[in-house]
Amino acid sequence: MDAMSQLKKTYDEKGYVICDSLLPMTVVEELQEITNQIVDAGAALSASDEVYEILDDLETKQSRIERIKSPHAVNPCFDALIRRKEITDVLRALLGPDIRLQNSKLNLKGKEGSAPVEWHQDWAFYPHTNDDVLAVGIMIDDMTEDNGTVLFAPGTHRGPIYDHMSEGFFCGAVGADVAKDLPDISDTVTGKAGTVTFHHVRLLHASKANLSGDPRRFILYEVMAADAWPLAGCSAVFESWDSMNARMVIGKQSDAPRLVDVPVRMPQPLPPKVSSIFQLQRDGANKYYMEGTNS
Ligand SMILES: O=C(O)CCC(=O)C(=O)O
Repeated sequence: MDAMSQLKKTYDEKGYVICDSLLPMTVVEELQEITNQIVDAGAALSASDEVYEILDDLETKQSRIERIKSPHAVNPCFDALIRRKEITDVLRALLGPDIRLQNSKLNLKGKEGSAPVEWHQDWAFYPHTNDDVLAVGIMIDDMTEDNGTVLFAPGTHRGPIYDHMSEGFFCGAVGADVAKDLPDISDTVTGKAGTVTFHHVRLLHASKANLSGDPRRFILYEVMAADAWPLAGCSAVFESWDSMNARMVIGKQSDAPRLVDVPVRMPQPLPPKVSSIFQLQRDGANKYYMEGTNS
């Protein structure tokens, strides 16, 4: 079996694959430099805007930049990154020849602190007409066991879609009754900067707080087969047909959504204040890691 077929087999079985040091160090250094510049430019902000998600630390109450929103739209290097051959070769093997980007996010687990991300399935946020949808995660820094490692629960991409509701609103996290069994079956993701992860949209995953004093910056791209269309409707996700076309990564756009019988829940109703997964999880009641007793 060739390397790409083996990758696809592992992805189908586990719901994720990790390609160690897939990107050259020169690219990683450029990404680190651009990220530093964007973070420096937003350092004086105390409230979120179109580019920066600013949150108060749960313990120190100091505000910090938790996320750069849509980095592919902030700097062309991030748009070019998802189109690099090292990545599209893997995407083609996992999703086929026609692939579209929906959005991207650069999560910053800074040395000055960070929130954990509770167990969730990305599919609960953005269900599509079929589940040939995944997230590409690129490590801008080494990811270690104590700087905010990601946890993947292998095989859960074939299971149910769990309720991500609390107190009547979508909160972006499964309940503690589901979360409590996941650490024991989960894999801890570590790797050198330049390592790239590919995880299925239905895979249960989480990430720990950064306790290391070192930064952990991780960029995630939401990508899908071009015939997977958002159930929330295109206008909820894309500004226009042109912008939907501009987000093609490889191959051709599709105007014929492929419908597959997959379990779906809609992320509704939304709470009054919605900015991101961090805010949703923080405001909701489904806290497993954030509550502080589990680590
Ligand atoms: O940055 C991380 O630690 C993971 C975040 C995540 O799972 C998400 O944003 O969906």
